[in-house]
Amino acid sequence: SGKRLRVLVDMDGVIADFEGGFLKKYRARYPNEPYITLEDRRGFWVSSQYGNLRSDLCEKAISIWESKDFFIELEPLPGGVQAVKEMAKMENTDVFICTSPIKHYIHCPYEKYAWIEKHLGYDFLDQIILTRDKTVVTGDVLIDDKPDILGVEPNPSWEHILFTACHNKHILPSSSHRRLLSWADDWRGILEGKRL
Ligand code: BVP
Repeated sequence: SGKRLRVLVDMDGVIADFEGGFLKKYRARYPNEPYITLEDRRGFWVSSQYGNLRSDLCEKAISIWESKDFFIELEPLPGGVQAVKEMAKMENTDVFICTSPIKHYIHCPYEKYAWIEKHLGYDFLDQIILTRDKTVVTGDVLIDDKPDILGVEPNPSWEHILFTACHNKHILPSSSHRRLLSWADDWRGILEGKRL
């Protein structure tokens, strides 16, 4: 068909290594406090799991991603930047980076823009969607590591493709979503399937 395909790609946990960046800076700032290895991560919210480990660790975890330079210094996840660039060059394809900033807004939104410019280039700044509610954004697919993407729209237009991350890899094939195991997995096949 002649219709363009609109692909929404999440940032943290999909193209930027939020979990790895968090753990590295948490251990550096709180070397004498307990921590959760990536192998032992369960549940999307890092702060909840740290709070369950010991109640005061919730705010210590939050202090890490609320700090200046946390988001800009995140490492790209393997293959993510290349995949997004390749996708954006495909015919009849529009790619948007769809990401939720934290509400402590002094550094995060700025650093997300700076990260995209640094890794994807200045022209990609036109493709950024910052929103706390992804259900109101229209698209054909949303590639995101968060298992439950909820908001005011009960029937979002996109198909959520669950991108595998340390915190969601144990979730059983829950009927609801298809998965992308990594950027080495067949994302091209998923896109081609949506064009039919
Ligand atoms: O900006 C990220 C980090 C933040 O939530 C946003 C998730 O965005 P998407 O990946 O859905 O686009 N975040 C916040 C907390 C706790 C806050 Br209290 C957390 O535990 N994990 C997390 O990713």
